[in-house]
Amino acid sequence: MSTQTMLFDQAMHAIRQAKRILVMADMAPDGDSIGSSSAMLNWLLREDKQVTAYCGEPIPYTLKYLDNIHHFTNDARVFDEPHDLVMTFDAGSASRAGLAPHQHRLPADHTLIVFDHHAVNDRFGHFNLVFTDACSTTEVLYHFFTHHRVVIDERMATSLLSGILFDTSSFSNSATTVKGVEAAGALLAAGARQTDILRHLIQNKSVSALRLWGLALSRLTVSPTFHLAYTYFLQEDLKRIPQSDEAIEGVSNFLNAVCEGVDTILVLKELPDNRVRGSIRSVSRDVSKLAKLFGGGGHKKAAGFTVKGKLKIENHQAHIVSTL
Ligand SMILES: [Mn+2]
Repeated sequence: MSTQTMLFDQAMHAIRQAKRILVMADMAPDGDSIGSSSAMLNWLLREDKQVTAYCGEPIPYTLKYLDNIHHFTNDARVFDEPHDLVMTFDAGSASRAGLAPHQHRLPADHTLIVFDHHAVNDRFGHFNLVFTDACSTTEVLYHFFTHHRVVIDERMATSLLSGILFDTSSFSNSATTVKGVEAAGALLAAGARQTDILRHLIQNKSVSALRLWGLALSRLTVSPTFHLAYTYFLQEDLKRIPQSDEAIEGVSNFLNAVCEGVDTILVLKELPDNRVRGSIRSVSRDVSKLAKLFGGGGHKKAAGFTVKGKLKIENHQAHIVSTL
C-alpha cells in the first residue's frame, strides 16, 4: 500500500469517527486555502456532520461566490468547543493556520489532519496529507475524494477548481501540471462553475486596485540592455489609494505576463517605516539570486527583498536612498 493510500485511509477513518469537526483555512485566505477548506466544509455539511469553519482573517470578497462561505467565522471562541477533529488546509505550520495560539485549548485526545502541498511544511499534524507534486491543496483533496469514491457535487467542484485555477494562475504559471489539468477537467464535468471563478477570483479587480495599477503602468521604465522593466509605488500613493498587498503583487505578475521584450519585472514599494520592498518576477532568470544580494529570497521565477531607505524620483527614474 502506498503512503498516499495509507494516509487517505487514515484520514477518512478519523473523519468518519469524529463527532465535532473544526475546518481551518490559512491565515492568508486565498483561492486555494478557502477553496480547499470550503470543499471539505460542503462535503461534511452534506454528510450531516457537526462542523465549524474557522479562518483567522476575514474572507476576501473575491471568494464570496463559494457555497456556504458564510459558515466561516473568525471568532476564536470556536476553540472553546470540544472539537475532536481539526483539519487545516494550505497552511505550512500551526501558526500559518492560526492554530498555534489556540492549540492548548483543544481536547487532549483530538486528532489533527494537515492537508497541504507546500514544500516547506512543518508536518504538525497527526496525519500529514502533504503532497508537494500537487499544484494546489484542492488537488490533494480532489485525489482524497476520488480515492474514497466520494461524489463531488457542484458545490465541492466549484471550491476545488478555485484552488487549482488560483494557484496555477489559470494554468499559466510553472505550478501547472498534467494531473492538475486532468483534475480540473473532471471538476468541470462535475459541474464546477468556472465562469464564477474566473470572473470573481481571477479577473475582477476593485476600482481602487485598477487605479493603482494605472499608476504602476504609467511609470513603467524599461532597460533594454538588461531586458528589465521596473515601476514603483510611493507611500503617498498607497495612502491616497489604500490597497491590499495582494493587489500590488498582482501588478508584478501581470507585467511579467504581458510586457513585451522584457524578461524581468521589478516593482518597488515604499513601506511606512523607511523601508523599501522589491518584488521581482522573471520569465527565464533565477531572480531568487538577485533577491539574495539584497538580503531577500524566494522562488526562481518570483522573489523579493526588503531594504532600508526611501524612494527618490529623479527624471522619472526611481532610486533607493539611504535614510541612515
Ligand atoms: Mn496552495
